[in-house]
Amino acid sequence: MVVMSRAASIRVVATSLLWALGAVPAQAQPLPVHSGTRILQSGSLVIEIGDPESVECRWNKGLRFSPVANVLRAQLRGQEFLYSPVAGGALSYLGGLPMEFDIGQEAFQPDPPGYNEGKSGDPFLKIGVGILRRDGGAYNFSANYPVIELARMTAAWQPDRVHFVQTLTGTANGYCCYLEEDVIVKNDRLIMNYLLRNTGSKPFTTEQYLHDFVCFSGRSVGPNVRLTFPYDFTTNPAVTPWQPSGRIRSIMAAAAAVYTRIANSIEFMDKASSVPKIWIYKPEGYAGPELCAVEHTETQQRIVIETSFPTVYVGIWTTDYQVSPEQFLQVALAPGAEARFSRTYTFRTNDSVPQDGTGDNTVNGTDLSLLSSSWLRRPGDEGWEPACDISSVKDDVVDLRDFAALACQWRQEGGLPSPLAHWKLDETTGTTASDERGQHPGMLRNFPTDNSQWVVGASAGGLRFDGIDDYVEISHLPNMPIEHPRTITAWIKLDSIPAASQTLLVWGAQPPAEHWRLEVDANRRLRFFCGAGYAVASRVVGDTQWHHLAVALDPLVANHPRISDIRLYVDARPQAIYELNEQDLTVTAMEDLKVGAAYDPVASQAFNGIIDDVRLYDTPQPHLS
Ligand SMILES: [Ca+2]
Ligand SMILES: [Ca+2]
Ligand SMILES: [Ca+2]
Repeated sequence: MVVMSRAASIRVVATSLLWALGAVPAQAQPLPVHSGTRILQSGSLVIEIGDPESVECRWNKGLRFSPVANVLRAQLRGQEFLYSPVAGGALSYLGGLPMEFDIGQEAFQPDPPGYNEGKSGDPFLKIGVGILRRDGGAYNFSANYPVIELARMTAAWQPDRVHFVQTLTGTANGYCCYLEEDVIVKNDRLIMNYLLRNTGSKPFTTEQYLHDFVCFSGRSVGPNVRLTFPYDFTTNPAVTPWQPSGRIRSIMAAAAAVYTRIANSIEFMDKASSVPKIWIYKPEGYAGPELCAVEHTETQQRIVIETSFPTVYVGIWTTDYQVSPEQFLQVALAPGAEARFSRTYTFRTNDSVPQDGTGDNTVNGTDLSLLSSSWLRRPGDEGWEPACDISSVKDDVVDLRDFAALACQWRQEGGLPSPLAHWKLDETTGTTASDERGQHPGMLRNFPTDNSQWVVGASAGGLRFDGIDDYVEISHLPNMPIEHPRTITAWIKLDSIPAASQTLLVWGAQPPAEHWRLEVDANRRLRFFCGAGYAVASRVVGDTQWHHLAVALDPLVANHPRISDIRLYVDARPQAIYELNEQDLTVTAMEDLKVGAAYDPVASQAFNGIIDDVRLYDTPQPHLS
């Protein structure tokens, strides 16, 4: 009995076939490029960037977005992460990761330096573009202002990086600047390092953002797209939302039909057409990482966007073809002063292993030998291999930190990870549930002595729990650090429609904040508990049919796992969250797993039904079979 999505089964079969044939999964194909672009590549990541020195680079003529570091496409293991149509003009459509300074759209946003000091016909500084001539109205970012001087650009290209320099000869009534940017690719990361200098005689405050046109494998923005921040954000009711199309009159009415907010996440519920922009603010005094994640739970692609500098706010604008979290950075510079900051994009697909530098989708000796041949190399050195510079330190050298990062994921495979432990429950007799991997047998407690508990399961045999005191005890599991990604999966079939919640398993020690509890709750839904926090999946599983369940921990911030980092799957389908109470995950020791047992029978009763094929993985990708 297998209830598995057709797509999942095809993927498993296709990958198994490749393995059987001794082939490796396909490398990312070269991008079909736009005109006037170049390619940066590292490992399985391919980035396409506009070349400002090409006459075909359409962005040269744009007066809003900068031609500096104009990333058009990002592809990891052949999967696309950005919206980027091939045809069109610089101001008539948008795509990729264009950069703009000083949108000046809201009362709280700066206009371009010099604009408001001047009168019609005077110059102003559009950073990243050049010196333009203002008209008699208020600044409008989409207006085509006459050019006084377009900034001069140079670009120095290497296979894994490009260095842009942008300079001006004149000034706009004393306002002037110098801009540098390095774009670097490393394995699964795209890094943008900026230097902005005030070369004029007047101070200015400027605001930079990237219009991140995120789109996963061409899928529309709708259900299964989730946008997550590492903090519980607020929106500012004093701010009038921008209405880009003029078609939507009420942000509340329009937004409610399209997305819902859960703690620190926005979940898109319906296909988005053109949602008004919303502004997201951090809690007062927030000092944690400056990042956000966009993911598609169906394609299992994820992009994490991090800034080195605190954001002042994040604007979110969505259409049915893209979702753009725009992280705004404000820089105030006195004459002669300069600021350095960076943005990092980390890409992930469901079968990517970041430490796999060779692109064969497994971390093994070939990665180690690539790393050793690149040992202590730096960019520009012979043998420099950016795909080996994998540690989180942006140090541009292959050294012990990278070796340690590789060792941590040794033998890790993308796509079809092996479970750490696998209880098939096919025994038919006895009081031991053997672990297919051999390390962690389970002991049957309080079961009948006549072997009547060994019944037909979802896959061969299964184990019948009486709902009174039966449980399987597994001790001495490897105690992964709490932030380590992990997944547990099982098949279940309840004996009857439950009137109260029933515990599927508890993992960890008995105090409530010291274990995970997975249950079928009183509303017959799959519920994950840890302490006071919980997450509930949408689909009902509390019937008397077989269901495949998976719960995965996939932390957004490595050392700070939270309830919102829990992913729930039912019958091989990622689940929209039905209910969530955000908390930090504080469990420190997870060496004991009890299947079917209730630690607190008042809160959740013992399991009454059949459980089969329990698996434990140390990756966040569930094996959905
Ligand atoms: Ca490899
Ligand atoms: Ca390094
Ligand atoms: Ca079985």
